[in-house]
Amino acid sequence: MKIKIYSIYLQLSIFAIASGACFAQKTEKNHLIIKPTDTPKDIVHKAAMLKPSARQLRWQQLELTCFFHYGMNTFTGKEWGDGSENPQLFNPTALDAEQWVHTAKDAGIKQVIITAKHHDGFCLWPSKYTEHSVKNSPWKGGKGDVVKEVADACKKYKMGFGIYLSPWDRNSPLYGTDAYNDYFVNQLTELLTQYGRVDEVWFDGANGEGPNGKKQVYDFNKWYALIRKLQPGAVIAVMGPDVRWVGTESGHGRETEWSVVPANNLDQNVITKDSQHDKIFKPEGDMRGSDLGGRDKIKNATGLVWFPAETDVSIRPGWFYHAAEDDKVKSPEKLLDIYYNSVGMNSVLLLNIPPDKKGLVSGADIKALQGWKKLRDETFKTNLARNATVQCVNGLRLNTMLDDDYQTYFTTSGKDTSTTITLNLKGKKSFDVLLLQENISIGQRVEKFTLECWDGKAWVKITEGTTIGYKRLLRFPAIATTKVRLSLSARLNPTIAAFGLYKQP
Ligand code: FUL
Repeated sequence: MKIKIYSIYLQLSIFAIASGACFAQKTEKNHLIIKPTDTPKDIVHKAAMLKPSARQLRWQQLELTCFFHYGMNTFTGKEWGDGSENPQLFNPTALDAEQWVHTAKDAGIKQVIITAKHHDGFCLWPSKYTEHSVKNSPWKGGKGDVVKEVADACKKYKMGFGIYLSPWDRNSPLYGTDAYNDYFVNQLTELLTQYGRVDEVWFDGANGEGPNGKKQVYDFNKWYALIRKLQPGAVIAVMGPDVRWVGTESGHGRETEWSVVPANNLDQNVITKDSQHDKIFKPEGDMRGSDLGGRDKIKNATGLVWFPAETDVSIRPGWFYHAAEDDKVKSPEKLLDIYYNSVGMNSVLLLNIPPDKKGLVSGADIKALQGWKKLRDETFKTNLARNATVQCVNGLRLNTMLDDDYQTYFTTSGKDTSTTITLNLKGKKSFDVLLLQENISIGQRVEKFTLECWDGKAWVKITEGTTIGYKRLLRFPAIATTKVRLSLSARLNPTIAAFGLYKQP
C-alpha cells in the first residue's frame, strides 16, 4: 500500500516537472522571468526580492493544519476503495464534526481539510451529479451532508476550511473521457459555492484508467481558473500552483527549504483563455531533492516562483481509521519531532486525524494531540532572550526581533547582506531550542546562520543551519550562558522578525 501511495506522489512530481501549469494574479506577483542577460548575481537578487501572494502568506502563517480522511474506506477498512462499494455501508452512528474541529483547535491547529471525495468516488455531500454519495446511505436517512457539518463547525470555532477532491474517481463511468472534466467542474462548483469560504483546495496526483481503459487527462487549468473565480482566497495544493508537496510522507521536511524555486517555461506571452491576467508556467526540476532553490538550482532557471512546502503525514500508519491501528497512534513525542521537522523547517504541517466508524476522533488520537500541545506549550512559553540587550554594528531596529509582532523586523543597513548580532541575556540562561523567523512578506533571504555562546573566554558554536524562511527551529544539548551571538549571511539584506531561545521541559 505504501508503495502504491508513494507512486501517486511520484506521478505528482512528474506532473510538476513535466506539465504543471500555474496561475498567479497580476496584483500578487509571486513569480518572475529571468532574462537571458541576467547574471548569476542578478538571479540571486531576483530570488531574494520575490514575495508570496497574499493567499500564500496567510496559509504559511497558519503553521498547523489538518486533514480529516473520512469516507467509505472508514467502513470497509481499506485505504483505497475501488468505487464498487455500496453506499449503504456508510453509516456513522454518532458523527459529530464539531468534536473533530474542536479536537483540532485544542491541539493548536488552525485549518482543516475534509476528504469530500476520495479515489473511490464516494461523495460526503449529496452531489447532484452522482448517486454514489451520502444521499444513498442510511446515515440521517440520506439527508446528511458531512461537508456541511465540517464547514459549519469551522465557522463556529473560527477555523480555516478546506476540501480534498480526488481527481481520480474509480466510480464515475465518465472517468477516462472528456466528459469527466465537466463532471469534476460541476462537483468542484458545488463545493466552492454551497459551504461559504473555502481556504484550501487539495488535489493529489493519482491518475488511473477509466472503464474505457484510458487514462484521464485532467483539465487542471480549468479547475484552477474556477477556484480563482469562486474562492480567490483559497490556496491550491499540491497538484496546484500555490503549495508544493514537501516530498515525503514521514512528516520530515528538508533542512534547506527555499520557498523560491525555479519555474522554467514561464512565458509572459501565454495568456490563458480564462483570464487576461494569469500566466502559465511549469515548475521544473527535481521536486524531491535535498535542496530545490539553492544558488546551484536557480542559476540556470528561466523563471522563479514562490512555491512553499506543505508536509502531510498521518497520526496513524494509514490515512483512514482502522481499529487495528488504535495502538499505533503516534506519541506526543513523535508528533513533537514532526513539528520540529516540518513547521521548524519552513513548511506548513498537514497532520491527518482520521475519525472512526462512529464518526468521532478516537480517544487515543485525542490523548496524543493533547500531549503534543502540552509539550509545545511548555517549551515555548518563555522566550529566554526576551529581555536581552541587542548589539549589532550594521543592524537596524535591533529589538524588534524580540517582540511578538511578526510584522516588525530587524534588518541590516546599506547593502549589507551579512551581519553578527550579539545578545546579552542579562544573567545566565539555560536553553536547548533556537527559534528564528524571517519576515517572508519581504522575501526569503538567509542562506546560512550560526549561533555561538560566550564561555567566558571565547565564542563557542552551539548550532548552525542554512535557510530560515517563515520559521526555523533547532534543538541542541542544553547550554547555560550569559551571551550569545548570531551570524547570518543572506542573498540580500536579511530580515529577522523573531529570535527565541527556549528550554524544553
Ligand atoms: C494520496 C492518497 O492516495 C492517499 O490515500 C491520501 O489521500 C494522501 C493524502 O494522498 O495521494
